[in-house]
Amino acid sequence: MRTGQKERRTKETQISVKMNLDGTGKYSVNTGIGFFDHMLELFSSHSGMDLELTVKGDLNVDAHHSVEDTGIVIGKLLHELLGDKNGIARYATSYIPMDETLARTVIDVSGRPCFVFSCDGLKGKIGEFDAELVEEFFRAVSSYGMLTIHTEVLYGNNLHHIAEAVFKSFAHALHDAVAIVGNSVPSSKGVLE
Ligand SMILES: [Mn+2]
Repeated sequence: MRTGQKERRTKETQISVKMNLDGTGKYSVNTGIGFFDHMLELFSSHSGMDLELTVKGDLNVDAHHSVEDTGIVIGKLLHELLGDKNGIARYATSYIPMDETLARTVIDVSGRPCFVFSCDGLKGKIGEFDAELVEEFFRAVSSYGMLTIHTEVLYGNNLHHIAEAVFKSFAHALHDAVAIVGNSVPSSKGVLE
């Protein structure tokens, strides 16, 4: 079972996360940031990965540390749970529309962090949430999950829709990329690290 947990405590954030990569999309998420909870719940539901997450962060400063550090902890746990990556699909692509918005995420579970984010629109506020934090979250997931992630928003207007399409396309691509489809490491080198 690809399931496990991780904790991280700094002077800025205290984070506890449990994930099951082969779950059914059950979640319990409390970051103290309503919009971020909404995005992480979508992620769990659409990836089929169970997610239990508690974040206590310095929201008196702003949401930046809480969002970035959550990405770090989820990334680290993903990296651990994927282990030697034996049998995974490795590559996956997902296009997700959300009303007028279309987002695409392409993932390579490469063992190397690389994050390309092409989206001009995510600036300003979504309710109280700073829209630029979407990019910060996925950069951290890529860096600490050792994942190559290319995300592009092809078009869209509404910031809530854009963020939601990005999270959903990531969720579907990650689900497909980590799916067990064989019984060897999917690399001509024989290792993915
Ligand atoms: Mn929504």
